[in-house]
Amino acid sequence: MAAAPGLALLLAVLGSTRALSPRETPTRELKELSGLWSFRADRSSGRRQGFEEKWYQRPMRETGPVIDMPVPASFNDITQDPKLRDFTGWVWYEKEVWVPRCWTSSDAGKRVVLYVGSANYYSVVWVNGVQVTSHEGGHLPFEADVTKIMQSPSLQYRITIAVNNTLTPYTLPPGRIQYMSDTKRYPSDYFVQIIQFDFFNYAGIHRPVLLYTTPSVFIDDVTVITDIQNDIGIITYEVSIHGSAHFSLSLKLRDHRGQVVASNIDGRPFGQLKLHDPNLWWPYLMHEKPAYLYNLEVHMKSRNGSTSFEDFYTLAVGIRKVQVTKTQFLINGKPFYFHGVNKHEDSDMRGKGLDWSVIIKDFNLLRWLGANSFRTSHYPYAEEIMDLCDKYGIVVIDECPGVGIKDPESFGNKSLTHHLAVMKELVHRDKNRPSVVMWSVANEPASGLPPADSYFKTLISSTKAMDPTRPVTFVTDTDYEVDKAIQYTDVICVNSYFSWYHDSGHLEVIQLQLANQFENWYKKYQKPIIQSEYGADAIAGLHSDPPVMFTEEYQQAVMQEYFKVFDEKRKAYLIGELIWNFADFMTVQSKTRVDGNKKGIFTRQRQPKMSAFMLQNRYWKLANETTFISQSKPDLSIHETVHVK
Ligand code: BDP
Repeated sequence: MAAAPGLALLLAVLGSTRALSPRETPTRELKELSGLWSFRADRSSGRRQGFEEKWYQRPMRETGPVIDMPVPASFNDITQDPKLRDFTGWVWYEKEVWVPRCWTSSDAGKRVVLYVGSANYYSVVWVNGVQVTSHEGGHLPFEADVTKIMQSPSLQYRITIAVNNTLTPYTLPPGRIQYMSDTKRYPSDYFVQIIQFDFFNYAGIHRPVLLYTTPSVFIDDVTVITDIQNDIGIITYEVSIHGSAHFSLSLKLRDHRGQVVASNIDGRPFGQLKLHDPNLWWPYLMHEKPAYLYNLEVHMKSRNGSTSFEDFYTLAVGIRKVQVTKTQFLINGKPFYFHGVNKHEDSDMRGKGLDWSVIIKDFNLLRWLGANSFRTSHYPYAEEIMDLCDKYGIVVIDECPGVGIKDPESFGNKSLTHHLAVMKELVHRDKNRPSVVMWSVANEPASGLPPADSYFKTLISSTKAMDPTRPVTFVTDTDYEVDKAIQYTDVICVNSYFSWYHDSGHLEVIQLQLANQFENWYKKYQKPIIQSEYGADAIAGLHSDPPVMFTEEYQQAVMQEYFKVFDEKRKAYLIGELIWNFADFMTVQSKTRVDGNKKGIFTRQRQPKMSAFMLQNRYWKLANETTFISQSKPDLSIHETVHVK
């Protein structure tokens, strides 16, 4: 049996990017390297001193002063040094670790992998002074096979990671370094990092660093696509094995009680598992039992002469189907309305560093709010967060770091090639997640510029080729008459800030302008629309009646005006509303930002503003209108779908 066409395509295009999340299983061990690392910023004028003096060759304490730096965390807000807060260039991290002998002996039959959850933005990694990998781009994981190096007689290893946060017109997000040559106004060698996005450019090692093992012959990747046909859940899978062409495979699907409900023991790396009357994966608040996950166990055995290898990997699988019509977004055949938020990975002191307390608090707030979805504005979020979206049924629009693409220079081949590589990494990381229902390739690019047409045509069609099962979008704030790229998307995502950035203070224009915005886009393209951002800054505790800008009352009033139009248009083609923003967040210092962006309905410390209670009231009402009770069977025979198979 051949792999399903969609799956074959997905695998062919994704090629050999990093695949499975590191996980402990009976055949895999894992060692967390979170905690304190030694740290030094390279403050030399060209930022090259670390490379010139080869700081990776000896313990860093021998080449100069080091400080303790927590990992994961952004380095910016950890010290009292303003220059480190705004530092641009190379910073160096180092950790000495012990590795168990049973991992590294040459006859262990194991492979040892060094994994970095994410580092912003460009990283070079050495083990005991030997470069093992480099990676371009933040917000996504990368790893290196370090088996050979770890087979040296020493059991203690020095891991050095140099990270550079410089942004250029060809990085994602793009940026520019501006040198100030007027020595009357600036010190010599003075430069600033220019960015065109509205969040603080936090940097450092943001997600956990791990060492993990697999057998030398191992399960390299698992891809699943789910479908539902006439009450039968179909899981089409493909497994790739690395290290040997001779292996046998068995797969078992267990329900939440651990019962095997489907299996395949024919040994082949692709096939289908079928289930009668499956428990479907439903979004939070859409069903009385949302987010049902099965557990797929993949078991591989291989023999090489007298040596045998065994690997075991498990994957959470949610059976669900996504479709888009001219006016609706369907999950399992039922209309889904996104009542959700836009977020940031952002919190006091940690910056963009992963923190379990913040993560769980945020999910508790989302559920309190009655939010069923979020967009990962404006970059991929941690795998740990995505796992919880699968588990809690929070639907995700998965966005890549294509934010602030404004200059014509950033629409050339060099940028496009990198953008495609980033989408490939993102799709590969999140392809099996039921919570991810749509890819967003960018936020507010200059999509009215002539080169935007072919840039987005290629980017969107390539993303669809990587994953034919999910719709693709990008988020626009360009006028409908000049936008050149929305024609290639499946869903129109539009941001607008009526009575804030335009007609500031004039609440009375919102309804007219918003209704026109929707009608214009819909008439031109006949695609469903999501209001992907709207909102207003509010300083918590600032009040006024009648409402004036920056007060909690004004934020509420803006939202209320938007709601009136949302309620009218959701009867037609509006399929979602995502408030900007879930919480206040840090930005670059500027005349328009008072200690960051204050459009959160929660403060940065996650306390509710008045708007949070108002939104909670609305979202629970919306949820009651859109809940699908399981007694009636979902209608999966939709004929009007425009693209998603
Ligand atoms: C939108 C951007 C978002 C900003 C927001 C704002 O997509 O990143 O933070 O405006 O200005 O245009 O608050």
